[in-house]
Amino acid sequence: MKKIKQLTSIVTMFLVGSLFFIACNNADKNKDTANTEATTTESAHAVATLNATMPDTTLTGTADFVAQDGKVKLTVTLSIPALKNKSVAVHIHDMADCGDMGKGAHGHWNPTNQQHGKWGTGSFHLGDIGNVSLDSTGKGTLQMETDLWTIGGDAKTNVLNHSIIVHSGMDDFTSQPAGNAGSRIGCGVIEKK
Ligand SMILES: [Cu+2]
Ligand SMILES: [Zn+2]
Repeated sequence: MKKIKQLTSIVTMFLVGSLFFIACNNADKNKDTANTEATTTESAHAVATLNATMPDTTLTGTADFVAQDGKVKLTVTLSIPALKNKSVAVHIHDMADCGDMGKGAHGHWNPTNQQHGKWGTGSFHLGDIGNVSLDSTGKGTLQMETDLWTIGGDAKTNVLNHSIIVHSGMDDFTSQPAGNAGSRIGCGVIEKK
């Protein structure tokens, strides 16, 4: 009888132990799932596919926005064979409309009511991305990172539902209201990816 009692208590201990182990294991699994979900919601993506506004100038490119850790990282890639070895201005313009050869995008996105200028120095529009230099084949890239933008945040920071405009010339960072950057040769609406 004593032996059976001992055996029962050993079995009970074993069962309690196993249950504890399973419970811990599940808790770990839940934690992993929660972490994965948190990372997914923290990083948001947006993209503008850039196309030529005029039939006689070949232009392709993308503007890729990734939001993470309170910052937005932008990568612009351009290919404009006709403008090889030159630099072209790229801005965020206010309206999500590339119609009328890019005029539908209106002026620079400027939710903070500043003067046009050079990004990061003195007065500048939140759309004042800057110039992209193109190599001997007409390809160029630009990368920047800022905490002044969001993807889907407050209207004063949200890059969604505006447009990227590529100009035929360089931004002088001084002339008002848009840096005297020439005509609008490329355009794309910034949309959530
Ligand atoms: Cu512009
Ligand atoms: Zn501007």
